[in-house]
Amino acid sequence: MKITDARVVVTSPGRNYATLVVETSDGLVGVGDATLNGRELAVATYLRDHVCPLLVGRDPARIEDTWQYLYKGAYWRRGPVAMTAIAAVDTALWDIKGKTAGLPVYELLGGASRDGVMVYGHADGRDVPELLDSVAEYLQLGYKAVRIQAAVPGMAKTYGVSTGDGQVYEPANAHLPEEGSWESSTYLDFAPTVFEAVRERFGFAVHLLHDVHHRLTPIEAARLGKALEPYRPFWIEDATPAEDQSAFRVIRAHTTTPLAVGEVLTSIWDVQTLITERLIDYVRTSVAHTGGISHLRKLYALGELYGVRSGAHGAGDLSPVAHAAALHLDLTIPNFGIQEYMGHRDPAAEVFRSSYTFTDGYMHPGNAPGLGVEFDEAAAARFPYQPRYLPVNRRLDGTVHDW
Ligand code: EZ4
Ligand code: CO
Repeated sequence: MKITDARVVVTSPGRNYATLVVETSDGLVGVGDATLNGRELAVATYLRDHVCPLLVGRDPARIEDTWQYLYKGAYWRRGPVAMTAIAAVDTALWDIKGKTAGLPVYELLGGASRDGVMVYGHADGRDVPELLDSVAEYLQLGYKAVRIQAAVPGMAKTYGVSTGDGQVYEPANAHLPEEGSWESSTYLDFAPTVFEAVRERFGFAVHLLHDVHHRLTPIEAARLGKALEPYRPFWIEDATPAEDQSAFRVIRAHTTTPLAVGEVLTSIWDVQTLITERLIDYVRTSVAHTGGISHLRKLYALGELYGVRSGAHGAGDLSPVAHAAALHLDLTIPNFGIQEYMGHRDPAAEVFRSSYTFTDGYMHPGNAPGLGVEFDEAAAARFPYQPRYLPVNRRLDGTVHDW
């Protein structure tokens, strides 16, 4: 069997997604998510101009060899654009391998290690009462774990909080990025009161998560971790900017609050110190941005050695193809922790027909051969790409801060 065609489709059913489609001489089709939120066309170009021509004529069964060929063959290492592109190829080839074998991908990865994958949903509120209502809705749906984000008083916009009813929390602008506002001192006083209110109303049976979104210094993050200890968070995420691995030594020295980081990291080498020094509890790297199933599996195996569990990024900007791939891998690894699940807005389901299921807080990838997601190119064509920027964040004095 040979690869006969590889093409990239950029579509916007609710938000932008880039999808790699790989066809074989046996008539099989494999898909991979190539979406890099706000920089979609860079990955599309990387694939179209530099990778797709190398795929045609190759044996799709040689997944690891293709990974090494694309990674080492580029000479230039790592980075979100290259690693998302390689991830898309890797994921599409696992899809094809599953379809060839007539088995769901999780069976090829060693089979299920659990009955279902615990996921967490995103509760948010423009104030604490609204957040409490939002948490109640997730519990009603059966979620066992919920991320809680509330607007910080005095800030015009807060990460993770929708701007109005039915609005997404992550505004994306066509011309110039929207600008948020931030002061760490205000946030640090406010965040523990949010946890206190949620625990008071719902008790301790539900897992509570929180995303700091890269905004604190190491000692501020240590203070937050200590302040939240009485409320026993499942984790605090991205307490400091992820690229500074040694910052986590400072946080770790001060608090027993579990730490998660890594959604912006793209390889096993980017988390080597974090894992081997046991500086984190959960690693947020994803199939979509961290070199695909093959590479993330190695990264998880490293985590297994050091007691670090998975907690993969699964925001709505990762397509249903990436979500399915994540669920297959989550189901198999021994050190699974939790999986983020934000879902996808209409009309994404017209373009991506997925077979994964949600039951009582747990997801399952389904038993269709391959990944179990059908990509409808005719439907995709009805939703053309829309240029969008992620927001930029500023302190109250105007200084650009991490978003
Ligand atoms: O901001 O995926 O935990 N989830 C997150 C996401 C990220 C977006 C960026 O594209 O932090 O909301
Ligand atoms: Co995050």
